Amino acid sequence: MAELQCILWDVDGTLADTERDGHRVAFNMAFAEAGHTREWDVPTYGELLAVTGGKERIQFDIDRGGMHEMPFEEIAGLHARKTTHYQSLIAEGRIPLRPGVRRLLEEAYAAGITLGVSTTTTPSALDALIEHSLGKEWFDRFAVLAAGDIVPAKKPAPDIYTYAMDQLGVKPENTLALEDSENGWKSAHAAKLKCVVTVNDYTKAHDFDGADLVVSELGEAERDAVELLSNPHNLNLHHVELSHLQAIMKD
Ligand code: XBP
Ligand code: MG
Repeated sequence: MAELQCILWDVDGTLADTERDGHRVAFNMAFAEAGHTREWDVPTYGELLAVTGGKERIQFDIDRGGMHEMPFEEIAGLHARKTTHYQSLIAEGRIPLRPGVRRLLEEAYAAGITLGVSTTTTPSALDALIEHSLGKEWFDRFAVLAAGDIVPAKKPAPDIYTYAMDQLGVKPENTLALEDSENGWKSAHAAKLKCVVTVNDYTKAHDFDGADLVVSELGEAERDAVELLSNPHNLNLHHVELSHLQAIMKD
């Protein structure tokens, strides 16, 4: 039984559905610009999401024969261009936050819960999403932005969660993770965190066995009730509120 002091948020797929219409599109723009014929369609990108990190994802596609061999410097260059395209797509405002994200963030912030981000995405891509989809005030409201290559091993390794907790001086037993994918859940679990999962089209068939709550979205009072995919703490909810996260920690 522990008190909820800190919530660490995943970014892609959790704060916003950035993968299909954001990251994927930006990768394809960078490939076309560099003269590569490779285009990642929606199902192919779903397969590639098995690997976290954009540079690692390109390398994975090379290793499985989807793209021709290239040195790491070329992969890094492609990925840098991809990040620029991604920032432009986000600046166009085309990727909204998922339902309930702003509400729960505001509720937790008002309650004095420490808020942070733990993501495998590139810091400048995260910055673009905060600036254009969340609002600049969140640069100060998040107590830590743990992102990308700041740790050598990306999710499903626990490192990015451990790094964020070290920075904040919080303990795993007082921290809860919000995730959307199996790699994210595994990372949070390996860091000994309780974890609430909001699935999306790319992750709804993933294995979240052991997660503390799996729902279709965080939801809103004025929307239909969220779909409860796994509810081991027997919470009675229409949408996910701070009180539910606190109940999970105390259970
Ligand atoms: C999801 C990822 C990232 C993005 C691409 O991160 O795996 O790699 O798909 O981002 P998370 P980069 O769910 O942890 O937020 O190209 O910037 O790596
Ligand atoms: Mg994610």
